[in-house]
Amino acid sequence: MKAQSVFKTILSVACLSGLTVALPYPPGVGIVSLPLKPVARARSLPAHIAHQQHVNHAKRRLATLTGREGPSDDELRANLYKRMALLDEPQLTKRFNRHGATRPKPVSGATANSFASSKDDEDDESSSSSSTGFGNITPIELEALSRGGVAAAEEPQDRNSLGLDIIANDVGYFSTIQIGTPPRDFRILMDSGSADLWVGSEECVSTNGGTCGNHVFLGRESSSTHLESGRPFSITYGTGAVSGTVVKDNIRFAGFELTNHTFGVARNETEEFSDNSTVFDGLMGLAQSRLSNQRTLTPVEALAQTGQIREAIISYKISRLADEKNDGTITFGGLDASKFSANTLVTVPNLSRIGFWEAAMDKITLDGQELDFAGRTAILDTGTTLIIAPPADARSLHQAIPGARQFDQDSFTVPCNTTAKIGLTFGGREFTIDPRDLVFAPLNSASGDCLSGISAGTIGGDNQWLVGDTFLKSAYFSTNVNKNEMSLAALT
Ligand SMILES: *[C@@H]1O[C@H](CO)[C@@H](O)[C@H](O)[C@H]1NC(C)=O
Ligand SMILES: *[C@@H]1O[C@H](CO)[C@@H](O)[C@H](O)[C@H]1NC(C)=O
Ligand SMILES: *[C@@H]1O[C@H](CO)[C@@H](O)[C@H](O)[C@H]1NC(C)=O
Ligand SMILES: *[C@@H]1O[C@H](CO)[C@@H](O)[C@H](O)[C@H]1NC(C)=O
Ligand SMILES: CC(=O)N[C@H]1CO[C@H](CO)[C@@H](O)[C@@H]1O
Repeated sequence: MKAQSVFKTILSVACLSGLTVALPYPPGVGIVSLPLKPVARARSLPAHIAHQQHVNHAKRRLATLTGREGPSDDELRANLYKRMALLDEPQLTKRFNRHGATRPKPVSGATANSFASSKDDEDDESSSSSSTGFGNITPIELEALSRGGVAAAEEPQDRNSLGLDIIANDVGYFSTIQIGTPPRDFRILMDSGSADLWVGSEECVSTNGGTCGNHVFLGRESSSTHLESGRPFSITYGTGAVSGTVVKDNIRFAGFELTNHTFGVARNETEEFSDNSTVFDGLMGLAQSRLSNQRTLTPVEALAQTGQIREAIISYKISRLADEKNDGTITFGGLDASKFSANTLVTVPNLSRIGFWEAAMDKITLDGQELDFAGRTAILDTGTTLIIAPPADARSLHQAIPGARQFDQDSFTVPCNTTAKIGLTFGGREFTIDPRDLVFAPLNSASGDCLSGISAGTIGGDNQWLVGDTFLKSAYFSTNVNKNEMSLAALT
């Protein structure tokens, strides 16, 4: 069992695909939910390196979605090396381990997971709420940061929902769905920022020359309903890529079934996906299908088209590892009323011209004071860990945060114990980023500095922000393809 996931992997997954082809926009109809589960990272990748990887893939994503050229591989690698050389605490992760950060408690109803299989988890007695010396960062988060792994979500109450398991310290979220005949379980990263579903083929090979690892694969040998079309597809994400062919097979999730659904099997995967440490078997893109490289409906659109749900709605409760609730959920065909306060729900039109979920940001505040940012938009993306703001915006925002500093061209530090509350207003309602989420990873225990969850990205439009899980953990988020709009509400 692949209990652990790697930051690197997750990062790459979260990344972005080369979108491109504007397709006819399919009418959809319907409702469903699935549990979302968090996963934790496995390798002892130093926090700042992981952070740079998040920044890199987010930049690529931003470039793709704004239709500009992203940074080259060399530039991205240079950023990573620079970050490694700069870091003042290369032994950070080791130190965390020595201090015996706790592992998350197994969650009832959880099946596969991860922390249980960590090799050296001798001492897990310490309390998860005890201080780590890194302000807002809890021992559980440190553990997840240094080792990765999966925190399994509890079973959702709503029958149209799936749990979202958490990867590492909130770096990504996946659900388990069934594919083929007989149906088998696949772990699938849920991504509102791309529009293709794929899993590895039985013939999958890695671009590193090896196999595609210990994942679950799909093909004629394992599924009697498998149909190959021979039509190729390829998708380049921020730090990884897959290519393969378009197939049809049956998929089941959250009580729904799609017979002969069209999606992809990957015959070639880069290491970010093929590696054994990558905890998921494939990815489900849930942006609008006009972004689809496979030129086909997303599962939620297909559910609507087959009349199983009335409208192609998908709703996310993104959970936070530090809360230890593991109540992440993805709901198909509607919203899960138990997850948000109905009187706080606001609905805004989608502003993207290419199929992402992009909303106008009316206002940005710090501790209640409005900052001078007018006319900004946010692409809301569950598959991006951080927030990436245009450089000038990222700079002036951090200048306003007490104790924050520029770390390098793209990154900023904030005090690990910051109480700064950043509010983003959509549809006339303000949603506040939890200060714990403004703190992404520890950097320097002596100075008490942590890496900020908001970074600079130089490749987007001047007013365009890419807003990932750093924000989405603090709001209920729902998208509707048929109405071309999205909703946000305060969490209960
Ligand atoms: C990956 O997992 C597969 C299947 O369990 C195993 O055969 C292989 O040795 C593993 N690869 C590495 C590098 O551990
Ligand atoms: C997989 O990669 C190989 C070598 O790079 C290439 O020749 C082949 O066409 C690729 N297959 C697919 C389905 O993209
Ligand atoms: C699925 O495809 C197979 C093979 O083309 C066909 O026999 C079957 O009727 C299809 N099922 C549905 C529900 O369309
Ligand atoms: C944060 O920590 C610093 C140094 O440890 C301390 O001086 C400061 O008062 C703390 N701030 C808050 C808001 O707790
Ligand atoms: C209001 C608005 O601009 N809506 C856009 C949302 O996205 C679609 C593409 O998926 C555009 O065609 C719409 O114009």
